[in-house]
Amino acid sequence: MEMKKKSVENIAEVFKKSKRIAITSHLRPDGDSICSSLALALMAKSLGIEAEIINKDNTPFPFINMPDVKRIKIGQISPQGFDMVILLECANVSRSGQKNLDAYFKINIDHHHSNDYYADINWVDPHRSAVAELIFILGETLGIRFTPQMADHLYCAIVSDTGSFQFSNTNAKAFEICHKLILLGASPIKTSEFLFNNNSPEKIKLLGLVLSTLVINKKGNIASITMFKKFLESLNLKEIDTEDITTLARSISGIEIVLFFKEMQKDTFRVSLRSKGNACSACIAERFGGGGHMNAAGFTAKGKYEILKKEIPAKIEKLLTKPLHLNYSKE
Ligand SMILES: [Mn+2]
Repeated sequence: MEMKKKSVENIAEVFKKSKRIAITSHLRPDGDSICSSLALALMAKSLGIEAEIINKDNTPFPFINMPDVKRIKIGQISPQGFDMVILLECANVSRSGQKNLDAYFKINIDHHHSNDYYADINWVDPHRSAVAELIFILGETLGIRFTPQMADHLYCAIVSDTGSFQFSNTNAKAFEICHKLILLGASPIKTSEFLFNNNSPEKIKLLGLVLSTLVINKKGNIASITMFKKFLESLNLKEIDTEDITTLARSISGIEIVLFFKEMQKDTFRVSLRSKGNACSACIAERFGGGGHMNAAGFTAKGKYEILKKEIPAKIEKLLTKPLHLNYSKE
């Protein structure tokens, strides 16, 4: 605890001395990293520090529709010009996709177990639900006067990363910080509308098509759903986030694991696994040449769909009866 407190104080000290900082986060950024970056940039600005957010990958839906998303630049941080670079939720530099950071003073802020402690100052606290909690604590340490906009961003990040306070990372500290953020002007209803009631009609139609493929094994613990390319084509959709479709299938009582078959090309499927409790997605995905985390993993399967959709769940049903090693971090 002593160490962690020191990290945030060290960060606050260097932060205050900076004139121009760069903020970046991981490849395929998510709600936590995007909203935390925006809040941190606003916090810097309130102290008269110029802050640029530069990510390698594009901002995903729905965050791309946030009014101040134009603050986020896509590309590489130039090798000179900043007093320091803050990396959010990056286990190492390569996770950021940034190539020019070697000479920079780096600050590493993360809330995941696996982190390489690669920066000049590292602040990693896996007991926090979202990196947004750490950004809020940094703000308190810096004596920031939080605006409703900053509070909204941090609240949105926590709701996003806890799946609306439903995932295993939801804890009392997360609620404590959300309580403070709401007092500072964050709007829970605005965030819920933005995160969860913001779907296009095509997305909901796609959900219907994919859920109509639902098959459950006799035992009732494995659900399979499939997204064929023709579904996307018929709705004129390209890339779309389908995590919530999996969540619906996983909500069926008794289901331990969901297999989401996505047709990539003829006879090639990307199979995403999402599991509950002790069913280890990564252990199973590894048997099929893939990998991932305890409750989220994936692999690629080649062959005729009619055969795959029978063989794969049957193999997994057998695997689930064996005790699989559980040394995977829950993320
Ligand atoms: Mn996060």
